Amino acid sequence: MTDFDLIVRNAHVITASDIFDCDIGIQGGKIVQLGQALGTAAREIDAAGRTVTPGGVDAHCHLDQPMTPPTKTADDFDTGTRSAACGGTTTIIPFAAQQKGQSLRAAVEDYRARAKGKAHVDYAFHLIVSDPTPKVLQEELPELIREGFTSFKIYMTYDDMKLDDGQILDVLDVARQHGAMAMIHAENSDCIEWLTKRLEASGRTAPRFHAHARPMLVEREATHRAIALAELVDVPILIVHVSGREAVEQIRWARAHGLNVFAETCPQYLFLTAEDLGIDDSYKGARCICSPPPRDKANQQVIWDGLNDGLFTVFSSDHAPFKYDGIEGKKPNGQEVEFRHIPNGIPGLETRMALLWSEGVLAGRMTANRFVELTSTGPAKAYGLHPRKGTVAVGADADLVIWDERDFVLTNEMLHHEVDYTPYEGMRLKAWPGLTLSRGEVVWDGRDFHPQPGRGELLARGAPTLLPTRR
Ligand code: DUC
Ligand code: ZN
Ligand code: ZN
Repeated sequence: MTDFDLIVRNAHVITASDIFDCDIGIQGGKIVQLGQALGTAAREIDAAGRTVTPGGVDAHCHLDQPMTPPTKTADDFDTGTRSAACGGTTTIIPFAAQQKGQSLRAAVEDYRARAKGKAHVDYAFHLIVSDPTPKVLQEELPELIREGFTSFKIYMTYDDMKLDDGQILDVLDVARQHGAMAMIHAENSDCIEWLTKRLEASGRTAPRFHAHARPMLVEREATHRAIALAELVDVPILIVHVSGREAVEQIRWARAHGLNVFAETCPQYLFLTAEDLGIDDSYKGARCICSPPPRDKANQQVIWDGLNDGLFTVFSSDHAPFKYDGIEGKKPNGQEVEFRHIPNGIPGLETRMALLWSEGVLAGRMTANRFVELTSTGPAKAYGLHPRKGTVAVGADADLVIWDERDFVLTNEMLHHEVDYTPYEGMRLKAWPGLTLSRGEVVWDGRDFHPQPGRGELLARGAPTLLPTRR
């Protein structure tokens, strides 16, 4: 008889608040003991000299999300969670998206079926509410929140998803009454359409003009409006994929006025600029089209500052996997099309953790504690998964990353998603996960992925725990 299923020995553990050296005793997929010189185990892993962090929680990614043909996400729950595991992410939260006219319940059941038997790591679903009918507001959404779908996304742009201000107020009111987290995609739809038409009228349709159609002011205006709507209802919100200074200023203003406005940003706003969409009319820039678009170097620094000073709670990938070549991706029906028809989004599930560890922590821009808070603990708290996920503690799931420090050049060939490019091709990185454990099982050993489709569980979630709750 051994004391544990697994001991990770000599771990240099980083959590959001602490740094300590210990052995980690794992039994039944949980961390059951942290201590020095723990007893015996069926299996041991020696982490001597290496850092151990909680597995990543990627709280914003799009996998097998229904799209208008020919567009299709390249990754499903099999390839998406494979890619997550190999990049040190052990929990993902993609979106069960309601189509207009569809019941929200049907959207969840459809998405449950898409995930079934495929995931290699644990997952949960946010909802996307695109049709807030009386039935959705009064029955479906409250029931789904009670069942553990405790967050949903509201779009202020895209014709097939967007809500008007009155609808947003109605949906925020449900979040308030039932204790859910409302995530907001903040861009002014009418401004984007107006600018897009003017660009098209003057023949400016190359990928780089996507950024011209979505300047920071369209994000600033919508961010401010979302904040005002949330203030009116008196409910916390989380603004997703914040790209730069103007939205950041609105969020700082809200915080200074005592409003509970949380924020998420993504690697593309640290490592890409609008120039990656093209400095001429080449179509290659389609690879980096995402919304909001990447800005400039000065705005990258604004995002770094917000990551460090607590403005941001969540660092997600916003993995929206569309192939560059292939009729279902960036070239719909195989054609080089006007920017308005290019699917919005870029891949990043697998690279999120290593980019921030390497360019943030190892480059001296961010503490290791803050890294853990942004990539794991913060998202787990924002979306009701903490303390089961997001930390290294007794009672938590044994979701761990052991880091390997080594210099290398990132290439898409290394990656395990189904997308045919990475926007970060050729970047020099200083580290990569050398081992990923999901509930005590090795899913990535630094060289090989260990597939077990279906072992990933759909997680029921509690209420967000970022704010004190009245009992
Ligand atoms: N919004 C997202 O959240 N992801 C991809 C594209 C978008 O506009
Ligand atoms: Zn969005
Ligand atoms: Zn997204």
